[in-house]
Amino acid sequence: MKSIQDICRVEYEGPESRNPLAFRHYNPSELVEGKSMRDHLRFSAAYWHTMRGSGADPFGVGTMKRPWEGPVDNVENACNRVRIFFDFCEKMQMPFYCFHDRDVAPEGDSLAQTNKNLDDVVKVFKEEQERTGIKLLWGTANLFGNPRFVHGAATSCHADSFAYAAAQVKKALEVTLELGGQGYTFWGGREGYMCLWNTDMKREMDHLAAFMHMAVDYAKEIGFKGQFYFEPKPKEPTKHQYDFDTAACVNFLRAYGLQDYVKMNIETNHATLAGHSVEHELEYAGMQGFLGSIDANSGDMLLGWDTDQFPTDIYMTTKIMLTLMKYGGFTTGGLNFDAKVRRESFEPIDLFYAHIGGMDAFAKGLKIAAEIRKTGELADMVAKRYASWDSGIGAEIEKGTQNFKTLEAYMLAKGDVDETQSGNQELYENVVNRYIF
Ligand code: XLS
Ligand code: NI
Ligand code: NI
Repeated sequence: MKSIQDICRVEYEGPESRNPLAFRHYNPSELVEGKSMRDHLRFSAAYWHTMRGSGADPFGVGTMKRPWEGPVDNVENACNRVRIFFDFCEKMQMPFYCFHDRDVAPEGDSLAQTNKNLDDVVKVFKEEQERTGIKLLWGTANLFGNPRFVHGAATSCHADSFAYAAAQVKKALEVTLELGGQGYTFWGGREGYMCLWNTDMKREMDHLAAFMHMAVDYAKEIGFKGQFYFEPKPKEPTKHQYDFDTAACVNFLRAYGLQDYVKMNIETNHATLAGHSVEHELEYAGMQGFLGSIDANSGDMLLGWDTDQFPTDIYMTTKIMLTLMKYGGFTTGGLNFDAKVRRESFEPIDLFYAHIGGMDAFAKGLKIAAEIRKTGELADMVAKRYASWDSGIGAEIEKGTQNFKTLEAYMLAKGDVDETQSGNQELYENVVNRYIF
């Protein structure tokens, strides 16, 4: 069995390559619309899945073979794991990574000891960042794993859990700043509820907002200029998560005065759990000015939970790239592979296959999206569909110069609406297919 150290750097070999350890589409320096693929896609590896995913499920223990792991989880081992991770990222030509505080360093007997462990490991992250040029896309805190967060963190019924979470995020922000992180993500691990009988929802949501304001204030105090993100997920672990989908999150941010500080981090599998497609979520965030970053993965339509699979569906990556480019592309965000190999794919080499597949699917999606944008064919068809708004009564409504009385007068004079036209959905689908194959 090959370990990460035994595998060579993955290079671009072009679409004809049959080498399973080469890119066929991801050519980092190739320009698309005048910008390199590297800068369009801003790929990131997730430390938690890549290095800490054990393959355990509710019916069985971990299956992953990770030759670099020792029998005990101590700081020395944690530091060694960081070096292996950077070796992997370098070989994958991965420009960014993301982590949770507790993935990277073990907890100690006290908060002080835990913070010290984290500091020790962060030193190695810093060294490795400097050695390789790989950057931190965003940091986050694990506010869900430890039993002290059994009722949630910022939304817990227990004030001490809130206080501990605050201390933890304070430290995570300091560490993210230390590593030059470009963002910080809030994902509500247990910010929701299971049973409304025992829950004061209003109080919990007020607390969540207070918590985020404290984070924003502390970021200002220490000079952390990275972008905050809110990552929606409708369920799992709790039945009703407060960050259900983008619309719910945007409403929350506006209701509590956080709209100037927090954007969305949208994950495909979370979108589908909410009954949306990822492009719906991206479009909604984009049009509201909240599009920040993407957790790139995919779900399984036949399974009802967050399977966090690697994205390989070319339709999906094309749609994601089209929407992203429509809203100007990433600034601080990126495509973070919040994705894990199946528990049956337990060899280190599977981590390579998985990331290669995801990176190539997005690279190809980017190229197709650029072709669609170049001809403008699809955009023209949509523009024609809305042509009645460009002049006459439509333009006047959009300008705000009409009201119910004037519109009634208009219709009384006209008698009825002009004939409407077909939506031609199948034609649109065929046009898209023409770019895909
Ligand atoms: C879990 C989330 C998590 C966040 C970071 O479902 O996707 O991994 O991205 O806490
Ligand atoms: Ni995620
Ligand atoms: Ni997820």
